[in-house]
Amino acid sequence: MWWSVPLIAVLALTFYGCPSQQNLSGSGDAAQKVYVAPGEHDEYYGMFSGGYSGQLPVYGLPSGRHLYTIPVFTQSATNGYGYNEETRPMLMTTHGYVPWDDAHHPEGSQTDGELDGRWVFMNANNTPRIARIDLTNFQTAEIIEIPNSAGNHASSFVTVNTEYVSAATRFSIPMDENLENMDVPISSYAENFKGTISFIKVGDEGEMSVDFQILVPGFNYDLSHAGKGPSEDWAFFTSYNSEEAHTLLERNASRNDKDFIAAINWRKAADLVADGAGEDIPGEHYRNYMDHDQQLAKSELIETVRVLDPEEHPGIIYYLPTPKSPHGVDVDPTGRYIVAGGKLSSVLPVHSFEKIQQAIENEDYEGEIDGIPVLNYESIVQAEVENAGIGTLHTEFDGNGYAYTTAFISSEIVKWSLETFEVVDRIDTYYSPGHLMIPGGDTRNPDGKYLVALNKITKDRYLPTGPELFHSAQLIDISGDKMELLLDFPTDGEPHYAQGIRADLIVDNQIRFYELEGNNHPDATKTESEARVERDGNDVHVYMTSIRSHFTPDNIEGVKVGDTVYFHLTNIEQDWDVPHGFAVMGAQTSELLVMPGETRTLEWKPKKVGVYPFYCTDFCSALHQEMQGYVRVSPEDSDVAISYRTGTE
Ligand code: RUQ
Ligand code: CUA
Repeated sequence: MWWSVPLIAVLALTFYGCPSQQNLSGSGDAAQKVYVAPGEHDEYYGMFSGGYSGQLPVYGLPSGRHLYTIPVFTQSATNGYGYNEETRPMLMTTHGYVPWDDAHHPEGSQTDGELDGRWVFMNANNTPRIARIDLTNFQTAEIIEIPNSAGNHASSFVTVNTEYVSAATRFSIPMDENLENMDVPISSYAENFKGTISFIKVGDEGEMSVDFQILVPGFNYDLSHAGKGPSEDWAFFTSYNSEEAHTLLERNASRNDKDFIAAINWRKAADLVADGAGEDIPGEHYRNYMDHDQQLAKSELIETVRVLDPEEHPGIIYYLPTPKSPHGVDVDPTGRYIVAGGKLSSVLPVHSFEKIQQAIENEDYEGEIDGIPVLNYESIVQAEVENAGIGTLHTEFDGNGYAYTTAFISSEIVKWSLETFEVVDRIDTYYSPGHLMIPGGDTRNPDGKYLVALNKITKDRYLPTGPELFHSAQLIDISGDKMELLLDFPTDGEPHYAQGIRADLIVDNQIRFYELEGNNHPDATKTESEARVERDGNDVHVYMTSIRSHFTPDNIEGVKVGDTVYFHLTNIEQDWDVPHGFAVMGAQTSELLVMPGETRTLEWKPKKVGVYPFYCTDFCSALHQEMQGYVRVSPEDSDVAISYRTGTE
C-alpha cells in the first residue's frame, strides 16, 4: 500500500531511532567527571578479565581509556607471548601446550585486607589454572595448574594477607587414585563424581603451590570470596546443582529450593595440613614461572597433592543453605555479612558470620552431607533483601554502609543498606550486568567513588560492527545518594570480574626497562661484537642484537632448507619504551617484540630456497623502515658455509 512505507519508517524511528539518547540528562556534568585532560593520568587502573580472550585488558578509570592488554592464558601476537621460545613454557599443562583459556576473576593481592598493588591473580576456567601477574612490569609471572578440578570458576580470590588463593571445581568429575577407575558411565554421577576446593599457597615472592584440597560432594562450585575482620580465617564458596544432575541442568539443577554456600575455615585446615594431616594422592600438575634472572619461563611437573576428607577432619567445612542456585558470594567490608547472589531467588539472602559461629557452637544442624554439617538456614540468615531485582548475581560495597548488587534479568544495579537491608536506590544498566566493580569493593577498605557495571549485552550503545559486538562497561558515580551514569565504554573479550586499583599503589614500582647487565639469558648477546651465527647440526642459532636502527648481523648466509633457525634477539637499548620487533618471511609463529635489555627467541623453519627478508615490526625511529636484513636459504645439500655481517660488503 502506498502509505505503508512512510508509516513503517515513522514507526521504525519511534522505536529504534536515536536509542543512545536515553539517560543523557546532565551529560555535561557527567563528561566533566570522567574527563582526564590530555597528558593527565587516570586515578585508577581497571584490570578487567578478558573472559574468552584469556587476557587481562587494563583500562584507566574514570576515563575508560584502554591502556594495555596483559597476555595471560592465550598467545598474544601483539608481543609474541606464548609464541616465542621464552614464554611458551608458561602455557604448559598436563594436557600439553594449551594456548588459550577463558579468564574470569582478576583479584589484587592484599595486605591486611587492603589492595597492595603487588600482583593480580586470575583464573583459567577451562583448563584449570591460576595466573599471577606482576604489576611492576604488567607481565604474567607464574601460572599453576589445578589438579583434580574441572572448570576452575570459583577462583582466584585471595585471603586477607594473600596467604592463599582459592580455586574450586565448577564441574565435578570422577576422582580416583587409579586412572582406569575414572572411566565410568556419566550416569554414575551421584556415586563417582566429586568436587574439590583448593587452597593455593602464595609465598613471599608470590610463588604458588597447591597446599591442600578439600574433597567435597559433586556439586557445582561457582564463586568464592574470603572473609575479613572477624571472618578472616574463613572462605565462602557458592554451589549449585546440589541435585547432582548430569544432564539438562537448566531444569534438573533448579529443583531444590536451596543449595549451599560452603563455609571453610581455611586457617584450621592449613594448620592441620602443616601438622601433617591429610593424604597425598596423585594430582599431576604443572607450575610454570618466569625466571627473572634468565628472562625465560620454566616448567616443573608436580605429581601429588594433599587432600583433606571432611569426614576425618570435623570443623573445617560447613554448608550454609542458600536459596536458590546462588551465584556470587561477597563479604562486606566489616567481614560480618556474607551476601549470596540468588540467581533464581526472589530475595537476596544475607548470612551473618556471628550467627554462623553461634550455630556451629550450638551444633544447630539441619543435617549432614558426606560428613559436612548443614547449618540451619533460619539460624544463620541475617536478612533477606526484598526487591533487589531479578536474577541477582554479584555484590560489591562502598565502605559507607551500602551494598550494590547486579540484577542480570532486570538489567539494573540495586543499592541497599547494610543496616536496614532495604533498597535505597536503583539504576538501569545497558544491558544485563554480570559482575560489578568498585575499586577495593571486595576489600576491607573500598574507595566508594565509582562503580563499574560489566554488562553482557551491548546492542545499540555503539556503532554496529556486524553480528559481533564488544561487551560494554558503564561507569557510575556512587559518591552521592543517587547513583549517576557517567560513561559507557566497550571492553575487549568478555569481562567477568575486574579489579580497580588506585594508581598510586602501582605507578611508583614500574620497571621502565630491563638492565642489560642483569640479563642472564643463556642466549643473550650484550654487545654487537658478540653477535654471531653458529651451526649445530641442523640447528642454526643466530645471536643477534637490535638498536636504533639496525640488527647485528643483518646479512646471514649458509642456512639450508631443512634447518631450524633460532633467532635469539637481544634488544640492547637502555631506555623506556623502545622495543624492537622482529619478523622473518614465512615464519609460522608471531613476531618477537623485545623490550630494552630483554632477549627473545623466534623459531623458523624455512621450507624453500631463496633470500628472505627480516625486519623490525615496531616503529622505533625515523629510520625504522631501514631496520631490516636478509637471510639466504640454500638447498639442503648446498655447501654454502655459515657467514654473517653488518655494514660490510
Ligand atoms: S561469573 S560466568 Cu564471575 Cu558471574 Cu563467570
Ligand atoms: Cu626497530 Cu623499528
